[in-house]
Amino acid sequence: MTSSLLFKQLFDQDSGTYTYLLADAASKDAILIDSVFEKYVRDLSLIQELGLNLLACLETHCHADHVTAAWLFKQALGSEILASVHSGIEVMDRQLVTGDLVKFGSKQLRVIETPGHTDGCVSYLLETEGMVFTGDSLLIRGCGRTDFQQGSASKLYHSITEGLFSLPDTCLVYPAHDYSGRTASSIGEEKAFNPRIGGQANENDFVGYMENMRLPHPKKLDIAVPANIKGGKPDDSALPKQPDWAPLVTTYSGILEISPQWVATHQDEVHILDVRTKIETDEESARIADAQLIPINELRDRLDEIPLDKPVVTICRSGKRSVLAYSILKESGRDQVANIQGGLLRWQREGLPLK
Ligand SMILES: N[C@@H](CCC(=O)N[C@@H](CS)C(=O)NCC(=O)O)C(=O)O
Ligand SMILES: [Fe+2]
Repeated sequence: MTSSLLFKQLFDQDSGTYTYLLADAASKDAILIDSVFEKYVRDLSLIQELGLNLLACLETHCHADHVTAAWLFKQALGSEILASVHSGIEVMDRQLVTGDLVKFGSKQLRVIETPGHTDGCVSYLLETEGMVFTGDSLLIRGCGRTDFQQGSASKLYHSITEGLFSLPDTCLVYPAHDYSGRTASSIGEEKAFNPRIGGQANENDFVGYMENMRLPHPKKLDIAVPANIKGGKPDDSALPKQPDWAPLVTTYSGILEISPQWVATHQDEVHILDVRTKIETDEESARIADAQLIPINELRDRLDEIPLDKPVVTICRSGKRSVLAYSILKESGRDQVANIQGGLLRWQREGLPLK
């Protein structure tokens, strides 16, 4: 039986970049296409929450508009960096050419070189699912510019018409960018409606369009290309700084969490805030010694009762209202705050001490 595909289309608003997380649901082996440096923590938390094993970061090309997170993932998870042999990227673990296969679990991507936007552009075809990741070669009702980074409108014309347009019309197109919120297209749609290369366009029509666009250069052009040649390795070779007052985990929902076990063994280093209602804390016997009780509905009005000398860890019955408490405290300007994973239910399940 074939295993299903886990597929996430992630977006970076600042550069209009799509990052794609693909995993084989059975083996949990995953790959990440076109990661973004500033989104490293978000994507790492998703990979960790889903329990995936990241095998590789794939680049569709050496980007000019944003910096990749491939080096960061390699440091954190040991994943490889894969890109075209012609990409100019200097830190690759595998240099790809047309026909190469990138396997993850029972799935595989086939490499199709699609030069034109840059010399080192590739598309990745997931044949069994009918999906192609086209980078900046083919965009939704557009295509990558060809006015810098060895760009060639003529090469791009042949890459698209002979390479991508020979895929089935039903094959879904997932580009590296969209600047209007569109998420996917198909080969058939782009063949018919792409305003630069669809319909009856010939090479002259396409080249004439591309050579007269006069687009402003990407804002990050000067920093992105040199950084991407190094896989996005920062000058100080350091991973982005994370709060380190405890072994915290950043969740994909963007909050910091701490394990109940750690809190139980470091109770004198933190201030525990229990935000259950008075009825719950009166009726239920489960209470952590020294926990301050402020019901969630009173929290905004009683913030000044919470001492400032220690980090605050929030708790409730199941660890949900305490997430809201976490957000309220962060909004009020508190810096060191974390939610206790799983709330009192998990605290009790793990046999941790109660009053
Ligand atoms: N405004 C964007 C630049 C957008 C841009 O130039 N994107 C490139 C991809 S690296 C492109 O090929 N765009 C094609 C187009 O906009 O038609 C930025 O500053 O980052
Ligand atoms: Fe690009």
